[in-house]
Amino acid sequence: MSEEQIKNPGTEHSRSLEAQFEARILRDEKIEPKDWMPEKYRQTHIRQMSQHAHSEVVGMLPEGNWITRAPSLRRKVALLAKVQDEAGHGLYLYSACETLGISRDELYEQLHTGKAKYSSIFNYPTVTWADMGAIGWLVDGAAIINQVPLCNTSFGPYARAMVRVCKEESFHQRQGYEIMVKLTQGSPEQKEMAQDALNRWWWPALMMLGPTDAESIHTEQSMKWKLKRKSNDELRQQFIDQTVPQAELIGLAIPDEDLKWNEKTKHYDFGAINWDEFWQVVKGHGPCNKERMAARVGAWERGEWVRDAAMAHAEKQTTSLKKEVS
Ligand code: FAQ
Repeated sequence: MSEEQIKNPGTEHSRSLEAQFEARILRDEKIEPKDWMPEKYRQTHIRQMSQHAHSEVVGMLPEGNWITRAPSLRRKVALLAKVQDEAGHGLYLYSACETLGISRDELYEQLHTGKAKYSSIFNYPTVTWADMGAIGWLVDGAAIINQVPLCNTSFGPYARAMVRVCKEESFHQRQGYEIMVKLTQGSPEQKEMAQDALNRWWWPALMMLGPTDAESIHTEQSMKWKLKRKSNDELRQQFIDQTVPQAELIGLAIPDEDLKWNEKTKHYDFGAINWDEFWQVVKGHGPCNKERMAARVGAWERGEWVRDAAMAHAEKQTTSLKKEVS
């Protein structure tokens, strides 16, 4: 197949490639990096996977804020491990993205210039220790609900990365919930701290799962390609149904007066989400957007000498290897 045939859609050959591709998707076959794929499929995956990677990396910041102030050695070790896992998730996802022909430098550039998004949730501040509990319980909880269906996504490298990520997220969710359990069993002040964290993180956690299906611009096509296996609203409902009993079990109140079990639908009905707040945060006007970006860009700039030294070392080794071989 010539490059021209691949680039020029509309030819009989490219229509046949497209038909074969669609048939593979229907048969639930995994698409691998070297397989033919429509350009839009490639771009959509770069968009979603890179935003996911950026979210993992920026997501280290709110929790990183508490590593030095964790209340015990045990809590500190668990938090350190969690934050390190998030760096690892970012790295798998950047690598998976690179298989689609975009470089790591380009991906970072998109994040640092604000061209690429990252999850709205990481633009909220972590003001008390209870926020470490709320993030693990709610943010990782929502992330698992979103990511378990992605283990079955159509692009092979993304699906395989998600299997490992989900195993680790499950530990993260448990460590967060356990912090909340302990706080609710503690002094009245500790219980109040847990409730306050739930009050602040509940709505942003619901928003994190993306705009409503009616507002979502990518869901329809992404579902056809089996990139997304469930819609944003389906995932949100699943998250609410799973989380409300967990809150009740430890005596915390979900901050939603309209929340009630619906016997007919067998789901919880819930109150209106403030979508204006969500879009403000996505557009860069959340409480910590500027701080998060400054931290990432600063880390990138301060790390330049490390990257240069690593590259110089690698080049030196390649040169001496070549000499040995010749
Ligand atoms: N924040 O048409 P849709 C984690 C954008 S990882 C910011 O519905 P789509 C682990 C969206 O990009 C958390 N922007 O889009 C952890 C699009 O704009 P674009 C991240 C958002 O892609 C835990 C526009 O709105 N997880 O938490 C958000 O079909 C604890 C229209 O939206 C993933 O990335 C948002 N919340 O559905 C780490 C999972 N929602 O790109 C540390 C993979 C939507 O056209 C600590 N991603 N937008 O400019 C997905 O499943 C999907 O991309 C969705 C959005 C569901 C997030």
